[in-house]
Amino acid sequence: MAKNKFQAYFDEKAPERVVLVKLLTGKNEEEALASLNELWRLTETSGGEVAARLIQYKDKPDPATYIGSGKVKELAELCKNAEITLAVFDCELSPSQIRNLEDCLPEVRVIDRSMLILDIFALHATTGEGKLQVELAQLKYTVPRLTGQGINLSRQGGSAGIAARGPGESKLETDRRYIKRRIASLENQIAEMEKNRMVQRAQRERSGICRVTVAGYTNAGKSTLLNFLTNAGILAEDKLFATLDPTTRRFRLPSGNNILLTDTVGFIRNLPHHFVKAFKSTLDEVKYADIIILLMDASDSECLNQAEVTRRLLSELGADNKPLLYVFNKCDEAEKAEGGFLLPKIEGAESDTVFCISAKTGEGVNILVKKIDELREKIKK
Ligand SMILES: Nc1nc2c(ncn2[C@@H]2O[C@H](COP(=O)(O)OP(=O)(O)OP(=O)(O)O)[C@@H](O)[C@H]2O)c(=O)[nH]1
Ligand SMILES: [Mg+2]
Repeated sequence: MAKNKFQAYFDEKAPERVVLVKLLTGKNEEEALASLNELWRLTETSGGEVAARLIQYKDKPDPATYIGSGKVKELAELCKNAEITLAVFDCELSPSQIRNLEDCLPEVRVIDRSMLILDIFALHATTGEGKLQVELAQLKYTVPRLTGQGINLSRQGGSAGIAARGPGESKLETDRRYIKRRIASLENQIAEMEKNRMVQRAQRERSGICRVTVAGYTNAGKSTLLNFLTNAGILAEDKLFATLDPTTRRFRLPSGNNILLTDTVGFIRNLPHHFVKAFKSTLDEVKYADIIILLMDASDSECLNQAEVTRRLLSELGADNKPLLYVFNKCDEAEKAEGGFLLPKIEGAESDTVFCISAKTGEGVNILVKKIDELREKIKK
C-alpha cells in the first residue's frame, strides 16, 4: 500500500519503516545514547521498524530544521533509498520545525519523542479516564504539530500510522475553535473523574489502611510485582508503558495486617510539561501513598539513571517526603551478568532501605514484605 504524509497506514505485515534522528551536542553523551536506545524501544513498541539511525554532532540545534541543512539533505536521501516513511527525532520539535522538515522530506512524516510516547499511550489506553487523558495531551501537543500537514487524526480501526492514532472513535476535527472547546470539555470530564478518585482516596485514608505504591521507570516490573503479591492479573509485558491506569489491591502482611498496594504508570526521561499535566490525576497516585517502592530494573545498565529520573518526577509530583524503599528488581537476570550482581550504593539511602528481588521468581520478595510490615507499624504509631 502506498504511503504518503496525508494518509498513514499501519500494516501489521509491513511495519512502518522508521529512521531515528539524534543531535549530539557533546554534553552528556552517555545519557544521549541511552535516550536514543530508548527511542528505538519506543518505536518498536509503537509498531515501527527501525531501519536507520542518523546522528549529527552539533553544538546547538538549528532553529529552522533542528539538524543542519546538509544533514536534512542526507536524511532525505536516506529515506528515499531505504524506503523510510517516518522520521522520529529524539527531542522536542516545534510545529514550525516539523513543517520545515516535512517540506524537505516530501514522502516522510516527521514526529518527535513526545508524539511517539503519546502514540503508545493512545495504543495502550483502555479505560475511559486513560483515553480522555491521552486525547487531551494529543490535542495540546500532537495536533498543533500535525494539523499544518492536513493529517486526519482519526482512528480507523487501529489502521492509522504511528502518532496518527487518536483515542476516540470519532474524527478529531482540526478546526481551532473545535479543539479549544474539546480541550475545555476534556478538562471538565477529567476534573469530574478526579473528584471520584479523591472520594476513593479519602475513603482509603479513613480506613487507616497503609497505602504502598509501586513507582518506577517504565518496564521495571511494577505490574509483575503486584501480580506476584496479589494475583492482580494486570497485563505485564516486555513493552514500554504497558500500564496506564493505576490498579490497587489489598495485600495481607505476615503480621496479619492489610495494606493497599498500587501499581502505577511508569516514568520516562524528558516528559513534556503538557504531558505531566494531562496525566496528573494518574501520576498523582504517588502523592497519596504512605510508603513508596521505587522499583528499578537491575538488569538494565541504565538503572541508576532511571532511578534518578524517577526520584526527580516524584519530587515534582510532591511525593519526595515519603518513606522510600529502593528495590532492584530482575535480580535473576542481573545475576547472569559476568561477576554476578553487586547491589549498587544509593546516595542518601540507608542500607536497610535497599533491596534486591525478582518479581518473577519471588526471590527476596519476603524480605521486602517484612520491611513493609515494620514500616507500617512505625507509621501507624
Ligand atoms: N527476568 C525477570 N523479568 C522480569 C521481572 N519482573 C518483571 N520482568 C519482566 O519485565 C517486563 C516488564 O514487566 P512489567 O511488570 O510489565 O513492568 P512495568 O514496570 O509494569 O512496565 P510498564 O507498565 O510498561 O511501565 C515483563 O516482560 C516481565 O516479565 C523479574 O524479576 N525478572
Ligand atoms: Mg505495568
